[in-house]
Amino acid sequence: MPALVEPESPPPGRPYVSLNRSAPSSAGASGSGPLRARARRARRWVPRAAIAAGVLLATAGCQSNAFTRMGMPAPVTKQAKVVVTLWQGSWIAAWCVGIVVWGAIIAAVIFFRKRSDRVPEQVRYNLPIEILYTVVPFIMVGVLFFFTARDENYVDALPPHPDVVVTVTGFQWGWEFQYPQYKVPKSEYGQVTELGQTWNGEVPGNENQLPLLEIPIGQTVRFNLVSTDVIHAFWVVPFDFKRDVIPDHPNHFEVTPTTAYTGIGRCTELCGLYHSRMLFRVKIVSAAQFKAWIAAQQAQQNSSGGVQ
Ligand SMILES: [Cu+2]
Repeated sequence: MPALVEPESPPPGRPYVSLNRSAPSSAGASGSGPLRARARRARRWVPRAAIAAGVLLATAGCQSNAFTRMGMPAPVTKQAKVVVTLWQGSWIAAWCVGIVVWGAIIAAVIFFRKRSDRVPEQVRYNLPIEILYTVVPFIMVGVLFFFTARDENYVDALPPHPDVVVTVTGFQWGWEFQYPQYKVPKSEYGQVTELGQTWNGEVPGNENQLPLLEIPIGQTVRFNLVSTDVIHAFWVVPFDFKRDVIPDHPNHFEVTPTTAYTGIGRCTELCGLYHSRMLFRVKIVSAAQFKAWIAAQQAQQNSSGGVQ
């Protein structure tokens, strides 16, 4: 059990030495009045500043812009909103810790800087402080773990009976999107199938010929991911989420789109020479527009035998 208080007399062989020749070391306790006052002021203001900064950050998080999202793309699904909120919460926690640590460092530099050669008050073996800085990180990790696990379970949830199912097939170097709920009896695939071209690497290039993924707002959309060759990864950027597309290991996830969106999706796993050209078009549209589009695809693919 370590001693909690400074021993009255120096331990043998380790005498305390005052380097201040003008003032004896015994005057230290009474001479530290102004120092203590400053320390008290620091103890009062550092937590207040930390709380003010935390409140500022937390309330700024109510508005959604590139700064408050801390670099995350504007979410277009319910799940993406949860991911962004977790990201913002983690940043707020990190800022609060940072403000306390920086505040303590700056307070130490300002209020406890060297003013004389007097050896400062020794406060080692302070058991409460040692317990505090052991327990507090455990609590912080526990809180971060709790919210991460909770949100991960939500994002990974696969509720039964999704409104729309999309089979995503990744291959070197392109994508195929199939809608097994929407039949095309006269085509070789038997279902609505979207194929396209690999991006030709030019700007502007053949963006209009990339495979098209279209999904409706406000409906649950299940993605079943399969690969025919190597590991790819499926990434619609404002889903704020990626999932690997692995041969012989079907992967799944589900989203509920909330916002109309048109953009380019990507492969995000280096899968070979033309990995960077493995792009696809993404359209999030209203449920009525989706229905009309699917009907048009069925009619067109029925008459063409599935050739696009
Ligand atoms: Cu790929």
